[in-house]
Parts: sequence; structure tokens; C-alpha cells
Amino acid sequence: MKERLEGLRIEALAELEQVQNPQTLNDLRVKYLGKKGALTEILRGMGGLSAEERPIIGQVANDVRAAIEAVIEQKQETFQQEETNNRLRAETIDVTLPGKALPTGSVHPLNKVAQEIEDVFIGLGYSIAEGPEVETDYYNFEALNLPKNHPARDMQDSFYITDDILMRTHTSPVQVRTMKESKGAPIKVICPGKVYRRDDDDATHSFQFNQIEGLVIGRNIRMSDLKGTLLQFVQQMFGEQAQIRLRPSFFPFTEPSAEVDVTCVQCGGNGCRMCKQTGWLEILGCGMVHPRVLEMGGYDPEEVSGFAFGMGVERIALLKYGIDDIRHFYTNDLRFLGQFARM
Ligand code: 2NM
Repeated sequence: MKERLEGLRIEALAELEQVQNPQTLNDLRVKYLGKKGALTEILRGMGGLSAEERPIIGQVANDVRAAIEAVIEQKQETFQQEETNNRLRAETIDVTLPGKALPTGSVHPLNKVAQEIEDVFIGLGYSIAEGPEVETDYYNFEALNLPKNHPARDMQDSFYITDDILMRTHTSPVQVRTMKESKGAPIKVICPGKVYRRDDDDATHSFQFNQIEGLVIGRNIRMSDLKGTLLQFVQQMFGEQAQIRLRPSFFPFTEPSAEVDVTCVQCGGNGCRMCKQTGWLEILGCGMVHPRVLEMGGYDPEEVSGFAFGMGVERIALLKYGIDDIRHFYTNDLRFLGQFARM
């Protein structure tokens, strides 16, 4: 029996030596040490042994079991270590590899230009005021000296929601609100925002566009203050060489009123196709705030005066970047927008 046990030890160890994977290892454990395994099979013969032989054989059997178990355990550890190594190798990353450049967005040219305009006026000490895009007839027209039968109030020209409520057609109503809230104190604000007009879209018109209007009210505010302010603005916006000229015009909310031209950004004033050979490009409208508008805003036109101006952000952007069609701003073609990235 002892020989059979020693034989089993040699056979088992030899076979275990060849094992390549955990599955086979487990099969061998069952084969040699399992309930119906080879060792158990041999030990069934213990009953026939003498009292002296039994502990000796028992000892040998234990040694054989221990030897086989030791090898199985050691093999198991090896397999586990291999598995861990494989997993770590698969997870290896090279942190020195360059990263993938992901596509990033950029500020829309209209927002960029609006921001630039705002920065110029912030630099001149202006505050920024915003207000509702849905307005009452009173703030959008009445308080701006556009009485009920004025042609600019034609239903055909504005988006009306009810008889009395409409999409604002300019940001002036924000300035009316600012006047009423300021209760006679001096004002220096710009009002940026979307405005709405019932135009057919074309290369230079859109039913919705962005406007920035300015308003200054105080004692002794004069037309020369307006001119100096606008010259400062265009020179910061288009360059030191830029000049302005004012042409008489008419707005219901200002008197006198003027249209402002800037030296052509394309030809510098020599005349070209862009300025139709005039050397000038129209960029904004302005004027001295009408006494009636001051009054309705809560100001005494005998005590204070004010100037106001308004410009279209789209128009400034078209001129600044030499773009030929306003619709480029709204169609979000990445080939167009990408040209303004990091610019
Ligand atoms: C313009 C042209 C001229 C203007 C007037 C006012 C207010 F509220 F003070 F009366 N805000 N904006 C104004 C004046 C706007 O845009 C072409």
C-alpha cells in the first residue's frame, strides 16, 4: 500500500508538472484528491491493515496529500499571477503620447463684434442696460414720440402680438425704461439686444437682428459731445485713421437728427466698389434727444439735454470683416464660422 501511495505521488507530481491552465489543474485536483479520487480509492484499503501499520500508512498518505496540495497551490498562484500581469499589460497607457485635438466651438462673429462695441463704451464709462424683447406699444412707440398714426407704426412693419403688445422694433424702449427708473439723474447707458421687423430677408435685411443703442442725459450735453463720442468709437472700432461725417436726417425721437458715415474701411476714403466711389460708409443714426422724449422719460428739457445713437451689429460686422451677405450670420455654416475662431 505504501508503494501504491508513493507511486501515486510520483504520477501526480509528474502530471501536475505539465499543467498549462487552471481548468486542467482543477481536473487533476479532482482526479487525485477528490471524493472519488485516486488517493481516496487507495485509502479504502486501510481497513485491512494491522494496528501497527495503520498510523504509518496514514502518515504516508498525509504526506502524499500534502505534497500534491502544495504543488496545486503553487501552480494556482502562478496562474493567478499570470492573469494579473496580462490584465495590467492590457491596461497599460503611454501618458507621454500627445492628446487628440477635439473640435472646439468659437464665439460667433456677431457676439464678438457686439462684445467689442460694448467694450469701447464701457471704456468710456457707460453702463449696459437690457430689457424685454416683447414690449408694449407705449414703450416701443408712444414714449418715443411716435404717435398713434405715425407711418413707422404700420401693422405691416412690426410683429404685433395683440393690439397693444409687439416684438420691440428697436432697443429704445429699454432707454425709456432706464429714464423712468433714473428719476431725473444723469444717464450714460448702452442697450444691446435683439430687435424685430417685418422685412423680407435679403443680403442686407433680416426680420430679427441685433442693435446697440446709446443714451446720455445730463446738464449741458451737446451735439459736440455726441460727435466726439462717435469719433472715439469708430477709431477704436476701425482704426485711428477712421474719420466720421454727419448728414442731416430725421428720427421722431431726436432733434436734430443725423446719419453718420465712417471713412470706407475698404479703400480708406479714396472711393471703391464697396463705398460706391463715395469714400464713406453709413454706420449709424443719432441725434439730440427730443424734448418730448425727455419729458415722457421724467426729465425737464429746460434743465437737461441728451444725445442718443443706434447701430445695427450685423451692419458693423459686415463692414468690419468685408462680408457680403447678412444671412451668413444666421445659417451657421462651419466653413464661415471657423474663419472667426481665434481671430
Ligand atoms: C437711433 C437713431 C437716433 C435713439 C433715441 C433713443 C431715446 F430713447 F433716447 F429716445 N434711443 N435711441 C436713437 C436716436 C436711435 O437709431 C438709429
